[in-house]
Amino acid sequence: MNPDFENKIKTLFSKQENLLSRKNPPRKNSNGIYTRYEHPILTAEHVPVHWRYDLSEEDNPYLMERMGINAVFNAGAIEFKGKICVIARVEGWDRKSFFAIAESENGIDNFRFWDYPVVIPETEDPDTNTYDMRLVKHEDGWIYGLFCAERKDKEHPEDLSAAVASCGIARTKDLKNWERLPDLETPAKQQRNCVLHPTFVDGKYAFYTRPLTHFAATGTGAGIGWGLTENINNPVIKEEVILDERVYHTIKEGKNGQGPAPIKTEQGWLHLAHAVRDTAAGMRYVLYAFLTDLDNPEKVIKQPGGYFMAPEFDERIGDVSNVLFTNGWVAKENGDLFIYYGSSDTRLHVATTTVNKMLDYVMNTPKDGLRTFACIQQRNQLITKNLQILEGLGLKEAVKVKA
Ligand code: M1P
Repeated sequence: MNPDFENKIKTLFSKQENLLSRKNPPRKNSNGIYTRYEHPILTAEHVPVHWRYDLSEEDNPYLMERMGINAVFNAGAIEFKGKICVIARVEGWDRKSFFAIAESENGIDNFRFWDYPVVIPETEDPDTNTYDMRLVKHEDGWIYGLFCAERKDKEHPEDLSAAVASCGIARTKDLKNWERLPDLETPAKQQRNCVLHPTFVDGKYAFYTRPLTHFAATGTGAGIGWGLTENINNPVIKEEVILDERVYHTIKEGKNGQGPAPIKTEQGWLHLAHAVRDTAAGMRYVLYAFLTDLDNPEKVIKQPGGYFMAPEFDERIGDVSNVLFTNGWVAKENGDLFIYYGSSDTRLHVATTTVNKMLDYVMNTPKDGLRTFACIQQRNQLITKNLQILEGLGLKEAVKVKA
């Protein structure tokens, strides 16, 4: 091999090694609920060089990046063999997404992709695009991956943007060999953001769904749904109920969707979800949290008002700007919680907290007042309470406006 060509290859790898071995310090401005980190944990630049470049001097004498990666974002997550594994949505320059697993010792930095991307078998009706996998360790012993399986809408052949989203289902024991099951059948034509509940409910498999009548538009569905099926090998939900509905003039006015599978706690099932509203600048995606009843996971018992996390700084800009989206989190045995979230359909981040802090957040944060008048009363109660505390600390004068 020509030494120049060899050096170019070595430079590509050493630059990437610097990126992969970089530490990811916490940001200092924690809000008491969670901690963000300085760097995204995965970007297009983290994808192995040999997945993108043809390294043959004969076939690719200019060392062109012929098969580049556009973005790495929205990832399912799981603790597996002592490591934290994320199964990311990796999108090529050709716009097709695929799944790839990256692992890290601490869940915060040094994520490295496994040798090959994941191959999910197709059904008889091949999907055009697959993305946003939720990983669930089910009590039946399998690890399930539920994802969006997108196909051209055959009812509208003339419209090249018309698509149908379905819930694809695959399962594995080792995250390497995947068995594809039939797509979930539900009364709704469009399904995205479907998630398998980790335990049986009344002896059945339970799903969080998101029935919509349109592929992507806001305002075409009622909210996060819930349905049961007896047979995972032929998964059919006959009846869907709405578990968390869209509400006028809230963060979830346009649409919402379950994030990762909920976490079981003594107080109830802890949920993370995304909420969408329309703005003059397009859709805005934020994250929110809620708690459902332990015995009736479809019954919401606590829901703080407003968002839990919204895009900030660099997170706000990307292929689809003003978006935070989550489909993965990991609760460690010691209660530490790692939340994986994509920003603006471009990169993947982590935020850390604990299950106990999340429970405190969902149980003790006021719910949405739904009207300005009610919200200002909530805030005034807080101010009055705090002024008494500040008085006790001898600080009341310090916050007073000097007229
Ligand atoms: O582009 C923003 C998000 O849009 C979709 O989410 P939803 O179905 O709620 O609109 C998904 O394609 C998601 O991957 C993407 O981040």
